[in-house]
Amino acid sequence: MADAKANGKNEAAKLAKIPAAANPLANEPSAIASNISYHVQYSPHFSPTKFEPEQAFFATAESVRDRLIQQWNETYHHFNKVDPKQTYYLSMEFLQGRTLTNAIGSLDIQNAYADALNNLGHVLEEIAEQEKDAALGNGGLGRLASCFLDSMATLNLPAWGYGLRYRYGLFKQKITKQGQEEVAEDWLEKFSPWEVVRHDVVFPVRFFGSVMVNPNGTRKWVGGEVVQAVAYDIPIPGYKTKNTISLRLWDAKASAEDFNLFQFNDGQYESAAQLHSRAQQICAVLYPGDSTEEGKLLRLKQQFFLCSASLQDMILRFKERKSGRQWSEFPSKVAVQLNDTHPTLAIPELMRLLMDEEGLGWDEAWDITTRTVAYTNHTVLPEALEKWSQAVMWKLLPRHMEIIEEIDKRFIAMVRSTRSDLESKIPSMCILDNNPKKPVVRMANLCVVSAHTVNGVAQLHSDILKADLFADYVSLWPNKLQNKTNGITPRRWLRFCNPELSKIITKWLKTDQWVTNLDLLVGLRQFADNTELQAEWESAKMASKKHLADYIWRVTGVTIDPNSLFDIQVKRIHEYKRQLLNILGAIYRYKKLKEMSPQERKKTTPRTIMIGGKAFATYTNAKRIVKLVNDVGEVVNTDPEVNSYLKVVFVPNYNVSVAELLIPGSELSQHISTAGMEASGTSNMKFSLNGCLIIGTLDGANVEIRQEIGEENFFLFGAVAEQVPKLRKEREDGLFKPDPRFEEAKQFIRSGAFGSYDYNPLLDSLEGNTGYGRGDYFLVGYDFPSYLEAQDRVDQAYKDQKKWLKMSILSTAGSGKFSSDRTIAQYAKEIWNITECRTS
Ligand code: F58
Repeated sequence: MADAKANGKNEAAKLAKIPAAANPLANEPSAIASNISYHVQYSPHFSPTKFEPEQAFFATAESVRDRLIQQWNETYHHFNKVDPKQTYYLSMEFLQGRTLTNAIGSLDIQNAYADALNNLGHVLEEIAEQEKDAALGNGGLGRLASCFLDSMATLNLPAWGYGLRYRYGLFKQKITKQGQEEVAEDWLEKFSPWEVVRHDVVFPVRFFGSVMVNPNGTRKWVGGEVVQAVAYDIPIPGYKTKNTISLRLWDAKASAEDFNLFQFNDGQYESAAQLHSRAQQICAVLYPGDSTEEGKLLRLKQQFFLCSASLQDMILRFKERKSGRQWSEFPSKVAVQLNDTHPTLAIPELMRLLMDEEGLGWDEAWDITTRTVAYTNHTVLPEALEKWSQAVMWKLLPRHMEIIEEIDKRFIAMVRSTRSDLESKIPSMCILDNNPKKPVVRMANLCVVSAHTVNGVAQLHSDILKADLFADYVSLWPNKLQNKTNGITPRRWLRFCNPELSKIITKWLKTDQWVTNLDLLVGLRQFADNTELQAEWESAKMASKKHLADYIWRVTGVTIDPNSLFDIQVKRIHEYKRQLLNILGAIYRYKKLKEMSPQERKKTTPRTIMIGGKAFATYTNAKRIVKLVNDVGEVVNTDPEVNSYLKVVFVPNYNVSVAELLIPGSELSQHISTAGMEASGTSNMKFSLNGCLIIGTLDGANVEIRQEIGEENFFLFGAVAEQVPKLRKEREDGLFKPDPRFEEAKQFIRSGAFGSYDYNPLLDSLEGNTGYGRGDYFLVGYDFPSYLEAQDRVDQAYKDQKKWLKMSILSTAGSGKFSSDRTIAQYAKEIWNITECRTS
């Protein structure tokens, strides 16, 4: 502590020697240092005497932001002048993570910033670690949106991201004796240096109220409460290009008129500021609990708030860019992409704005809306397909419900008049489910009926959508359904998070062009057997493993051996993702190790199993899995007989920046969902890109990864998607015979080997053949033997390090397809019909 203080003083002394001078476009380290010093002095956020890493981070970020703003404004003006068709990506989640390293890397000023900070007594990597993650998302869907923004900017596409500025993003996960505990994460506690509030971009958003019918028959939504949506923009730089696009996040506020001064002065403080506090609730948290009626209403409010503000903004831009435009031009200027069903209300809201505010008739408004909107589906799980109570919708959005009813009515009439053969399918295809017990609006149906294009996120997933979930619509509109296999940005997920490996790749490919043309990685194949490359590859991996081991020690106090096989599964905790299969496998391994003699143990492959991820606060079984992994770790890691052969670590608070540490240090990663249930997965792509081998099922994008990197480089196991319904049926009929190894693992938990916590409710989900939450719906028992066998193949392969390194190199070499640049180029061409608009 004393040292840190002394260092702080040292740095302040160094800072004092650097002249403070504004120089937003500085390239040279000394000029950059002066610009940082300028921000310390003239954009102060702290007392003037301090220049510790935290102060240095904010000043550095502001200095980088200067440069971004220059490019950002130029891009904005350029788009304004050229007036191209633009894409608006609407998403309730953006999982941005940290920005500093990414921005400096994209601007290609890494070395100059590193030197500038050295002059100021700091180290760039340490300064970057000061930044809090922007965790405005909870999983793959949110991270995908952020990767897409990076690719849109890098490809110079005229595009915007639209989301919400949640005060508290995804919770911070604390692990206690009780298991997971959720703590609010205040990413805005100090402030975010990256956001710019646009005080001139404010739109009113209404809730509740009623529909007024004008004498001429037109309708208008009136009354209720109105809150203001204020734009906060975050710059998204492309990699080594001037283009810098925007992520526009809406915040909610009430106006001064809504503050009742009379009531306040009368001591009625709460009621005086009622609308202010209601406005604050809208963007308070991501996914507020929805078990109560109030919670449901709040979530629906959030969704509508995003849709209404974003559409008003797009319409204003459309009108402002050129006066006297025809509305029929709208779809040739605007493409709206719905990231899952959460922004579905954009459909009736666009209809309402066009009809009630702009005076268009139904047919014209419908034509424009359907030519503008496209929808991406991210799940086939029935419980994840959104259905909103009609009663709640009528209360909050009465005009939108009228519009939805009309869309539904016209859809049914169209089917009846053109496709009488589909009559029997109408009840499942239509939008409103009028079941008197629980009338709901089926959001996915509304999307499919209204969007010009619907896409799945991996080939298998899109095939399932076509054959199953949306099969009847395919017969009606054979060309509406497309596949767009997900991707990840190679900048964040290789170039910046794994600089050692990146350097090696550049050296062997003799170019760094792979960063924007990932297909070039295939050029590594020819060197896969080269011992020199293998040695370099091995040492980069070892350096990352050591780095990771340090981190694990810091956050958990567990020591792990960098010479053991690093085996990682990180993702949201969900029964279909089968972390339970992983931990049961670990338990079985532990039991067998215990039964071995010391000589036998020496012949095994030492492993460190790391599992990380957050469980949704109300998902009890997921929380029990977190607890089980922690309890198993506690026993295994402190057992001197086996703990040099096996460690089990729960990595707390998994998020984007933790992923950036884990992935480079991984050797094996687990993507083991029940076949047919994981729409795509994207961490599988990140691991594979970083030379990590996969043990996995034939699910989601695993199928395509295996095709690309070669079957022999993938540890495959488990039932395939087509088998799953039959296997479930057989189980129901009492025909399933569990493997004795599976019974042994479960029995070991029940015996109390991992403590006295009652695991029966969790284990019971694997027992029985029928009943809610029973009968092993996710086929853990069925897949267990083939999983163990695949793990044996992993252990064997790891013993031959030369072979393993070759497989690792081939994994990276085969990952070119999974760049989000490829995905976004396909969306641009095949769905949005937009082209490059490069700022020169
Ligand atoms: C994920 N969905 C899919 N949803 O599970 C994954 O397979 C896919 O790779 C990814 O989308 C990107 O396409 C996902 O992350 C959510 O987080 C839901 C948000 C709303 C509440 C329920 C979970």
